[in-house]
Amino acid sequence: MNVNGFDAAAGALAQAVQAQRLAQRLRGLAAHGGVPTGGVARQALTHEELAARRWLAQDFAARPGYRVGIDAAANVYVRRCGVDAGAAPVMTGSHVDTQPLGGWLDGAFGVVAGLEVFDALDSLGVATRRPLDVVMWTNEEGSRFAPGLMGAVSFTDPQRLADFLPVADSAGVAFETARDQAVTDFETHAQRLGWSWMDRPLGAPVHAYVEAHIEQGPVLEAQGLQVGCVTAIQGVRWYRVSVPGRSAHAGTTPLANRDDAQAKAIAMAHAVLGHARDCGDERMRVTIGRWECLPGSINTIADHVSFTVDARHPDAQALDAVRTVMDAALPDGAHIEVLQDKPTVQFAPDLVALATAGCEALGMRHRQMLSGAFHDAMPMAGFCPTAMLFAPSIAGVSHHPAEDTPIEDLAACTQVLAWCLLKLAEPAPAST
Ligand code: HGY
Ligand code: MN
Ligand code: MN
Repeated sequence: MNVNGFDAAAGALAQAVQAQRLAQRLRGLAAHGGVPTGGVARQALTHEELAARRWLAQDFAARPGYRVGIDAAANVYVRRCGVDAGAAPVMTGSHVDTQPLGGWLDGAFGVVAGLEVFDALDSLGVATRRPLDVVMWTNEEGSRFAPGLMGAVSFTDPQRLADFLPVADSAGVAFETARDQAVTDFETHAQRLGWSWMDRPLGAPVHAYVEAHIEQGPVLEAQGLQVGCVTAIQGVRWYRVSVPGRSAHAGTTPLANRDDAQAKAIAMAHAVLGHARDCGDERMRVTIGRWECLPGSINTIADHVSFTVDARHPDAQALDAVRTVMDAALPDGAHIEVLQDKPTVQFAPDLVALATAGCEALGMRHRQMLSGAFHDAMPMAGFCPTAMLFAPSIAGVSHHPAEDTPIEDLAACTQVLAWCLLKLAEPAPAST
């Protein structure tokens, strides 16, 4: 198709994106795990998430020219078949698992935006040469099972799945058990409803991956922009620090006789947070998000404290400096477990250029930018040409019930996603 022909087709496709249909599907998804006081509780592979996956797939699974599937990491796929069935697919999507109490758009927007592109293509009867897949990645957040990105990492590096299977959640449920339940649930549901099935092995070839996501930060809104073209995702390291002590009576034990795990852990936490505050680098992000103290009695000195550290920065040396501070502040007998260590990832310049061209072709106010959050696109970037598109976040809020974005901005980002996906999947001649 010549350039003018493509521009016309892509422009028509962008116009076929419907903000209200997008909003309606997003609101329907938010009802799965929706909390009456606000926010969404839909952690990885819980009953709420499995129902959400089935609900999203059902609109397309019975349509002619569509297939559904689930892989060994319980990643769910909805495929819009291409004219060239043997061609490597273009993929889009994100995750539908949330933080313990998260927002309605983190991850959800990228999956629903991909499905909205399917609806827009169907409304125009546009065929593509390559298949188009919308994927719902498993356990992006890592809040139920650490580390995050288990689904996308297993897809891009299949042997890593074996490392994830024994990981247990706080109730002692192994990821393998939850994965098995998720696969059985989706397969059984698909068979009962007669959905058209496809097998999707881990590591299968992908032509390109483009993910739409909310920014989860303040930049785009502050600059009055509609779309972010992501150039890189900053490095992230997760640690669990375990500090031992000796339990004793709070009233009778003199300070000099105490081995107080809480006091020792607090001193270390102060050293780590103090480094982030005093290092003079506003890009340094250190978060202590989880803190467990045993026996947890008001009048017994703690004999065990464990806490997590989430450190983020574009430069590995800055993250090394955080680890140096942790090592120096580590109390005797305490130890540090590495839960996740992902270096900064750069996206393919030609894919970033494609995303930028899509914004320019559609007249979107846009900029190139770094991602402060990690995403499923992080492992994908080392597997195939990958890009991300951001929609603004109101007040930069995310991982919170107040997470929100104006629908018109979500629709604008979805239009650019449609443009990019059509370019990559190649419009097929109408006669085919
Ligand atoms: O933590 C993150 O960066 C992602 O939102 N899960
Ligand atoms: Mn996310
Ligand atoms: Mn998140």
